Amino acid sequence: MIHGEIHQNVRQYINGRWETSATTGVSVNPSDTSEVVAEYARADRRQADIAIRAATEAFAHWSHSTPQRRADVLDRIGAELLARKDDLGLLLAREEGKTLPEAVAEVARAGQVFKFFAGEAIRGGAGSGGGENLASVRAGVQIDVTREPVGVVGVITPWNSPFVIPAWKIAPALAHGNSVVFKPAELVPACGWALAEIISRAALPAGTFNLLMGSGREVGQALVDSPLVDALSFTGSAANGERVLQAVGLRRAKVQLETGGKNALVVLADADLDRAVDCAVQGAYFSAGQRCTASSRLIVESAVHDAFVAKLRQRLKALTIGHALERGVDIGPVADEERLAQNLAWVGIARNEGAEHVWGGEALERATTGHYMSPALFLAKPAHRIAREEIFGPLACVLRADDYDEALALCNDTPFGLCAGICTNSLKHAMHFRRHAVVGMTMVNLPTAGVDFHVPFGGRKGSGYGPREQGRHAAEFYTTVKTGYMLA
Ligand code: TXE
Repeated sequence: MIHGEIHQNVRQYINGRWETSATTGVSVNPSDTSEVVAEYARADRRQADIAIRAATEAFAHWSHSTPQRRADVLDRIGAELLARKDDLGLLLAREEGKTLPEAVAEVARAGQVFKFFAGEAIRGGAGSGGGENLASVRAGVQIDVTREPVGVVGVITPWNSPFVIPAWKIAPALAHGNSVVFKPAELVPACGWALAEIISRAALPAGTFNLLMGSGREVGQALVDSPLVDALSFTGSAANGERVLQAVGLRRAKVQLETGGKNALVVLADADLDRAVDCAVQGAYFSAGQRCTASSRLIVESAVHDAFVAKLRQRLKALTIGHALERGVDIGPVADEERLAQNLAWVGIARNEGAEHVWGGEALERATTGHYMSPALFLAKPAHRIAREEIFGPLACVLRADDYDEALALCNDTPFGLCAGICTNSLKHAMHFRRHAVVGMTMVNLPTAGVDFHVPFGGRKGSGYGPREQGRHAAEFYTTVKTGYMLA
């Protein structure tokens, strides 16, 4: 097995300096739990307050930096991420457990996100245009609408995409002239630190970017509670998102949530069945189903239901589950022991509530001790818990629909609204679906997981709150609008 180094200097980055903390933690490799990936410093509330104050002081300077200066910093970070995608991808696969090709692709996408926002700093960020000049209805009065940075931005991210989700928050925050305090998930400290280490060498003024590794309860909460944090972008579970929304909203700071999904892939009778099965396998099971855009509900028109299930079962049977760093592995381990236990508990719930077991759902032994399980597939009813609640693991269910109308109704029958896909050769149904699926993103003849980095990302209902992330739309959250009137 490939064993990498133990990262031992994984420390906080506060006001331009690397700091240790009173307590430390370790992260281990979910493919081989005997392998320590990092020993990291665990920040406390005191360090969080120091970082927030540093970001506040740095904002005064950074918010008046030139667009070119901001663009140069972001371009430099993006270039290094792209240049080092293989070694950072190795670290990501070691610490989170997604396969090496998936991990390398994620780091590359993080680099592309930083490069995209280098352009945004020039094109349309705060203080650099991105506004408009209008004639007033009053004689002699000029109007200009401009965008200004919001201030100190708190960034709190989940463990499942530890490079690209922080990238699509930190890059626009800096591009639009804000300062940042970043708190990654505790499961992936070395990934958060590796990204911060690159940012620390990009010639940002001290305090403009800060890294705090530590618990959500203590360090995350400090960002939520501090009156000096002007905006908070959170990606994580719906439950924690609710808590963040209430606390940050109450103190009238800006808040943006990306929280969960129970995404549907609809397969109509006229679909190319092999392509539909490919979309289902990729969307539901790759990255061990640990993606908010995963298609955990497969809604299949009756006429092709049995043929689809048979083909999908065959594909699942042929998948290789193994060590994330091994060549030819389709699905790595799930991220930690707790997630494995939760996923297996969901298999039990499915059986107990009467869902019909089709394939998988058991823990697997491999040459190294890790959190391995076979991808699970059940035939379910719409009222079953596995068809309603987010599982965030390699478990999907098939729901039968008599026709397109019933399939659309089932697709929308969920408290979430992140994304939805449809496999069909009917232009009429594809166009109707794109307009009537109550989600933030739709896919036609594509997996629901896998999006571009330069267009809006996000959902409705329980899947998101506030402006969309990514692309030009990111300016909505990371800037505030000002209207100026002048009598010439
Ligand atoms: O979430 P958690 P996880 C969702 C996905 C799944 C979850 C997995 O649907 O439910 O994220 O990520 C910090 N105050 N999405 O398990 O536990 C915590 O330390 C402040 C949706 O990590 O909620 C971590 O840094 N912070 C998404 C972060 O919150 C707190 C895409 C998330 O932790 C906190 C990816 C608190 N009280 C995953 N408690 C989408 N829809 O786009 C915890 N944290």
